[in-house]
Amino acid sequence: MTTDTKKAHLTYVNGRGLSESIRIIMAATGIEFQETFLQNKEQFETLRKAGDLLFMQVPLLEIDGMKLVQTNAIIRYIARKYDMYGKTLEEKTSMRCLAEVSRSTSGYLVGDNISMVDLTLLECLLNCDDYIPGALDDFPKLKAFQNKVSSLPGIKAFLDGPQRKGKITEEYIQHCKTLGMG
Ligand SMILES: N[C@@H](CCC(=O)N[C@@H](CS)C(=O)NCC(=O)O)C(=O)O
Repeated sequence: MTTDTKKAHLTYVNGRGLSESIRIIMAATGIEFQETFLQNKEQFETLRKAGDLLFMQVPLLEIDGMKLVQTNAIIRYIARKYDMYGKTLEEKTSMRCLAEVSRSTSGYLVGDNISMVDLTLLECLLNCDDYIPGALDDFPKLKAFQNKVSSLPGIKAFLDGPQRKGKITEEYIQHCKTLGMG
């Protein structure tokens, strides 16, 4: 197994969907990644038949010599490897249940450092902003959180760069349907 986490390959559709949180955590941890976008059902079937998709679904992330599926498992793997899964046992536990979220005073959800839950919340907030402009106006703490995390160097570069996917369009939805995605 190679340990070159710094290069990864993501297979998904050319849209945010489930993969955007994976892209964001890769941006935050400095993992460079290339992407294959599924173009048609035949390509999806070929991938399935190759045995790479444990549950016949994408996203698929090839990293460290592994072919990982299941969005949350992928995010957890990267978070554990890059120390974004909580420093102490308590933080690790909070990461799972988020019971301690509101107690953090650092500006991050758990503990004093950025962690994977900050990144998955960021993606939710960015979507809120994109799809319902002004939705966060009455939530200054969420807004401040969004600004803080999205300004971090790796994340800002990703959000401003070519790998950031646009909002879902009707065309994208139709494309997913032709791939047989629900
Ligand atoms: N629990 C999975 C769900 C993956 C999933 O539903 N992927 C969709 C695309 S967004 C898919 O591959 N659908 C095809 C199918 O289920 O046959 C995850 O979190 O990765």
